[in-house]
Amino acid sequence: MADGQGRFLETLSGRAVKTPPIWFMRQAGRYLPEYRAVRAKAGSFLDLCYAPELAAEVTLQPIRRYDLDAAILFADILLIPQALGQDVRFEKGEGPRLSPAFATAPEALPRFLDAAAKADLSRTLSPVYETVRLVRAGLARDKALIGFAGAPWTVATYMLAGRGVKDPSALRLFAYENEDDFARLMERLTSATADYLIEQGRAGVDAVQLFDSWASGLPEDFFRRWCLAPCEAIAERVKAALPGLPVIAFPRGAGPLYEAAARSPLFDAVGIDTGVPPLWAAERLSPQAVVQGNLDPLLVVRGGAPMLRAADAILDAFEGKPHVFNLGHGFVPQTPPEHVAELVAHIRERG
Ligand code: 1CP
Repeated sequence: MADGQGRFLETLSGRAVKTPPIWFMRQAGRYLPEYRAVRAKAGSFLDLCYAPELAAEVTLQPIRRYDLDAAILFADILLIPQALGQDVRFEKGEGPRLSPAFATAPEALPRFLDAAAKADLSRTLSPVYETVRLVRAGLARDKALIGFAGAPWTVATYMLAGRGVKDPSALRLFAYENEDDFARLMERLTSATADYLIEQGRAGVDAVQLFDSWASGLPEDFFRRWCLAPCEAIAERVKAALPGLPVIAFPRGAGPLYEAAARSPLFDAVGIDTGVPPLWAAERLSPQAVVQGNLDPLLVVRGGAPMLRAADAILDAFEGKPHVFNLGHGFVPQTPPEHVAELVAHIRERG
């Protein structure tokens, strides 16, 4: 290890290290048998998120198995809507369900926002801060702990639709047609998310990532106003409260608008999705920002030479530049854990 702070934080500070730091989105989760064992004990998925001992255990599982450079807090982006007073459930075998779904019940939104203005977030979220303390105490000093939250636009898509949607265009129309209420919702999400990440930082996370998983296909003005600006406002508040805490932006699917995110002085790194050509990112984004990404998670299901070739192409593209190795999106449940081990060994052997 380069020094006491570890490769991950050294890279986020803008220095290229010989062997890039490695972590993976959804590195804890259903593809790991040890996760499924804990999950079976926990009851519902949300029960697991709010059980500090168990959540800390699953956060640490991938670090033990692969000796990764960073752990990511086990929690979910939908804890914020729940803390603001929306009903959030995960039905078995289905995705999340939130109610009321404001896109189909717009009349319920103003009243919800009145109540959400007064919501005491820590009443719901304090177990998450306890998880952070437990994980930090159980991690070696040269391993980082990443805190996270959903970006306001992505969280809003779930709050409006009441579930995950593949095509959020109806929600964009909602934003255009209900501009005042939508703006109020986004302001509340921005302030709640900043508070949440600051508390994670005080509890001991070493960096935070904002997941804007539904930032793709948006018009430039919409992207700047409702993806970039709220994330910058959050980063600004986080850095004012906790100077030096690195912030990673992950506007998945932003395409050429990644350049706007990379140019922001408020983000220490940008996470690129599977669709971004690594050479383009190295040339256009690396001069302004540390880049994180972006192996296709499906190649880790495939494993073997095609996976390692694609990893090599990414490593070659970022040679000599500060780069955090990651996927372009999270592991899928059918990922064989042995393939992950093979990938990590390959990257470390190259270094
Ligand atoms: O055990 C289970 O069955 C639940 C599966 C699961 C897991 C493991 C969900 C449900 N959430 C999580 C944990 C989680 N979620 C983490 C921490 C663990 C890690 O990364 O190792 C993180 C960072 C998230 C973030 C998250 N949740 C995002 C952003 C990242 C992304 O994947 O784009 C989103 C969109 C969610 C919502 C969510 N949580 C879970 C589901 C099934 C969904 C909906 C996804 C969708 O709409 O497609």
